[in-house]
Amino acid sequence: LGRFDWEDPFRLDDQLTEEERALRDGARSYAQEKLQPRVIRAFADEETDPAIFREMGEMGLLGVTLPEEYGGLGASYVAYGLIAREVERVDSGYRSMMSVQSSLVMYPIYAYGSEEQRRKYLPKLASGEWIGCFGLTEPDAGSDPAGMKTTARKTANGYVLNGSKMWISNAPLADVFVVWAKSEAHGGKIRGFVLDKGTKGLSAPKIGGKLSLRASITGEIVMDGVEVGEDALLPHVEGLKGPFGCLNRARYGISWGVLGAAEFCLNAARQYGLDRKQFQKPIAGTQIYQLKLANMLTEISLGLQASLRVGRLMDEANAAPEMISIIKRNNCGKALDAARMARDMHGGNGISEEFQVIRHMLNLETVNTYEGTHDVHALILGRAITGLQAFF
Ligand code: TGC
Ligand code: FAD
Repeated sequence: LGRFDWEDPFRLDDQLTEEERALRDGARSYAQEKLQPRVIRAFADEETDPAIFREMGEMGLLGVTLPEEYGGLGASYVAYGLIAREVERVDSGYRSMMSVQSSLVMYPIYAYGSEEQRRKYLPKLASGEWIGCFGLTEPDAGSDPAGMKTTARKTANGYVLNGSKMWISNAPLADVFVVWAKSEAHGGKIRGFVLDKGTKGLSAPKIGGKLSLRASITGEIVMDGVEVGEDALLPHVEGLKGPFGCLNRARYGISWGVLGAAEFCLNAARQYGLDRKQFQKPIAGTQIYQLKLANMLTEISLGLQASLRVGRLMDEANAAPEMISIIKRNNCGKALDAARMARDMHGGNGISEEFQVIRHMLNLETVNTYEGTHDVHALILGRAITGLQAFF
């Protein structure tokens, strides 16, 4: 009979390559030694330390799947997922910073950009010297990005962009803005543009008062007659498949990341239950407490295996977007359930910043919503199952 290790129930470790394990361990050390000590204050004070991007860059955690000549590591999508899991074990906001930079800014410049755009932006984004953001969502177009109002009008030398984006991670700190707009010169089709900080008419005010993801800064992007040259256009993609191609990668990474947060919550609830006595015995020795731990462990284990499977298919360029909808939706929902449960299992202490479970719970509310809400992914799957679209 095989052994059982509750910390690695299906022996995920055995299913990884040596390189993947090494990247995971490096990310874990960085996250535990450098991020964990500052997260409670960062969340409380709603402060994002821009130095984190440079630290992540030095650790080689940004754009890991891209080729080395552009500052990446040529690593697998499984390695990318493992890194997301380690970073989000500390905080979903830190993982957000990393995954926006990697999947939503570096990836489109690499996949849809010209050689000049790749050389100009990718090395500095990989090192964390430059911070990037991705503007798709608008005040009146969230789940339905096709309803965006931002426009790009052709001029003699380039384009003029007008419009505004809402809920944009990293925006107030960003040097590089990947934004999506309807281009009149391309029949109203959605096109991607790369804008530089400081361009006249471009601003990114912070959105304050978030009670979730407080360690990751979020802003608007306001484009008021922003004039750019032809070289700002991402030449190699048009239509919604441009932003969705990036979202496939980010959603996949999230499916791993949220399980890191859930694992933190499971470990915290287990330890709390072993330490805390009521009715003369540890609360971890009660049946209901153990049922909750067993449910959390089961969902985390199944979720990790599913993400690993999809990651391997991504590495073979053989993953379908619907597979990613399954793991993004399932793992976010299950991680949120685990965090809510761990909060409850800590009793009154569960609401204290010191025990950290409520911070994960609050963060996961956002992660369950962004990159396609839990219900929007159900509709993507419903369409695949029935052939009937139920969005409108
Ligand atoms: P639909 O008709 O389904 O598709 C339009 C075109 O796009 C193509 N496509 C995809 N391509 C690649 N990957 C995918 N996953 C794709 N999904 C669709 C499709 O083939 C079609 O191409 P073509 O060539 O035929 O035109 O479009 P729809 O308008 O009906 O879409 C509906 C829906 C609900 C699926 C979609 O709009 C959706 O996913 N909505 C959710 C929006 C969303 O996820 N927003 C995320 C914003 S970014 C963000 O949240 C970052 S948070 C980051 C962080 O901090 O970590
Ligand atoms: P809505 O689309 O208005 O949805 C509201 C509710 O209605 C949800 O429950 C939804 O499931 C439901 N709903 C919508 N349509 C349907 C339907 N057809 N049938 C049934 N139910 C439906 N966006 C970016 O572009 N870049 C970023 O970096 C980014 N970062 C973010 C960071 C944070 C902290 C947050 C909160 C959001 C971020 N987003 C970002 C935006 C995010 O992707 C959107 O919030 C998300 O896609 C949902 O859009 P919405 O908020 O407009 O909600």
